[in-house]
Amino acid sequence: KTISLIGAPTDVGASVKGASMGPDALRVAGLAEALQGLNLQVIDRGNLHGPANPWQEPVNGLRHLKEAIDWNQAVYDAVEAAFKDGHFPMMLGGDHCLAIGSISAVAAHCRRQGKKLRVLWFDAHADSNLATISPTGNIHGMPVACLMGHGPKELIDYAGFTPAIQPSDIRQIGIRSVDEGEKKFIHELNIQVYDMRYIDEYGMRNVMSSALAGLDANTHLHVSFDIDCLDPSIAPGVGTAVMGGPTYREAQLCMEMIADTGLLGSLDVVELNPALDVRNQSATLAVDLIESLFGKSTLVRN
Ligand code: DIR
Ligand code: MN
Ligand code: MN
Ligand code: MN
Repeated sequence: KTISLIGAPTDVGASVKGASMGPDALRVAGLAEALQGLNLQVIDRGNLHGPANPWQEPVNGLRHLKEAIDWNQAVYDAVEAAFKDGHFPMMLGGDHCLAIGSISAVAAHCRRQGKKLRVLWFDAHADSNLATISPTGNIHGMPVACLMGHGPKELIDYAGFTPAIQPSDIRQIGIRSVDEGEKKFIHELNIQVYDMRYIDEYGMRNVMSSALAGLDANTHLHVSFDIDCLDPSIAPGVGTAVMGGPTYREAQLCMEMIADTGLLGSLDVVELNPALDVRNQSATLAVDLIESLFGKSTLVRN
């Protein structure tokens, strides 16, 4: 397997500065070397280019729409190119608005290959806002809605079909911050959300068994990993930290159970903000978890 690392250094979808430095923080933490250590081939494509962050107020409920459109197009094109080379695309954000381009390209790949899609969305937030209900106008709070066809036309049509994904394709894990309008919206769409209360009550093993249920050899599994999913005590390097996330052990179990499926086909690592981190500890943790995601295990397992 060959992994294409695609850096997307922007924070146009956020209002806290610094997620633009995520790709380099992951490189400094040894991401490529860690993957090579697992006998994977790695091609670091370097960083994509896109518009600077103009740091403007939202217009009609959307901050930096034009810049978000351009960055997502660049991500879409790079992820699509990786698939066409037969590689595993790993998109290094950048803020989570970039999952619109990334997952749109994954959806197009699945359509070409006749594959089913399952998206696991690890996040403290539901990322299902609309311009009309968002309290911030930040597009990193909207990618799930956009991928389901609810959003500005340029952001919902990268794949050439809309919606890119169905509510039944996605499972959200670790959620603990949902805005009022968003709460109604995800309920109406009937998105399967394993929020922190659910994890507390059923345990992470049951959550992951349920989130991974129904997969088969013809399923493409995509993980969209917002680093703010993790408890801020272990991952302080994020722009919008929320108390009460999964522990280190719970996060490891998630990664290990995903690796066991053998179906992982693409990954986003987003919202890492090294400016708010302590000695790159959150990037180092992310690399450690990604090793587990790619099958690093303590013992021989079969
Ligand atoms: C909040 C925060 N729900 C918003 N969202 C995110 O601005 O829409 N923070 N995604 O990471
Ligand atoms: Mn997110
Ligand atoms: Mn988040
Ligand atoms: Mn595939």
